[in-house]
Amino acid sequence: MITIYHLGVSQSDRIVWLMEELGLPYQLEWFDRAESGLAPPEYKALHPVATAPVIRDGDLVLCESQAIIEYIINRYGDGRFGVDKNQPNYPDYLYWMSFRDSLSANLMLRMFLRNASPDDPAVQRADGFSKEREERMFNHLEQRLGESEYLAGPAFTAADLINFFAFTSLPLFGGPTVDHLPNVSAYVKRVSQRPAYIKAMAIAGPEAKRPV
Ligand SMILES: N[C@@H](CCC(=O)N[C@@H](CS)C(=O)NCC(=O)O)C(=O)O
Repeated sequence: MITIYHLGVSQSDRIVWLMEELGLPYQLEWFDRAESGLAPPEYKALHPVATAPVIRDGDLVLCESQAIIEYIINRYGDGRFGVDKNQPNYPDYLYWMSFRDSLSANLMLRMFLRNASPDDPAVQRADGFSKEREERMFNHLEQRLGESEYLAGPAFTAADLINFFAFTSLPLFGGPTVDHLPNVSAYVKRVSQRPAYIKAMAIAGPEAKRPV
């Protein structure tokens, strides 16, 4: 059975969500963040980099959301929530899976810049750079979700699952909200109503508590 090493209030909640969507069994081990906000020493001992999520499947310890998602979908999920390479929207799937990297890296930068000195020219430059990129990315999302129900096409896929944290949880850390974007807001509302999402967030979402 797959073990999900969950770090409190982190992107590892998406793997719980994936397992709930697929109806697969898993066990959860919960770790709280250290004072620094980073993973605690026990989590870092799991893997050389150990950013959450980390999973274990037998002798395999795997890190990085995209690798974990593709591994679980293809090895245990019959490819569900992926898009087959022969489908017309396969490139869309690849694109939106990768889009998450740029989106979350940029949002992370913006969150940290918020606490930096606005008088520092290096901060001003980085702020302008990341703000412009954020606008481009959110406008692109707004346009995409105006023409397509889900990111990779008409059906919910792992591309939605991997990007969703940026819309729901990063705002809790001071990241931007999507309230000004009607298509993105409607999409967030729609996806948030999925039973597997509701269940996963109750278990491991930002407001969930470590099981006693
Ligand atoms: N590229 C990684 C990024 C994961 C990541 O940055 N996770 C954060 C939590 S949201 C983390 O582990 N922070 C604690 C640390 O870096 O020690 C992925 O997609 O899985």
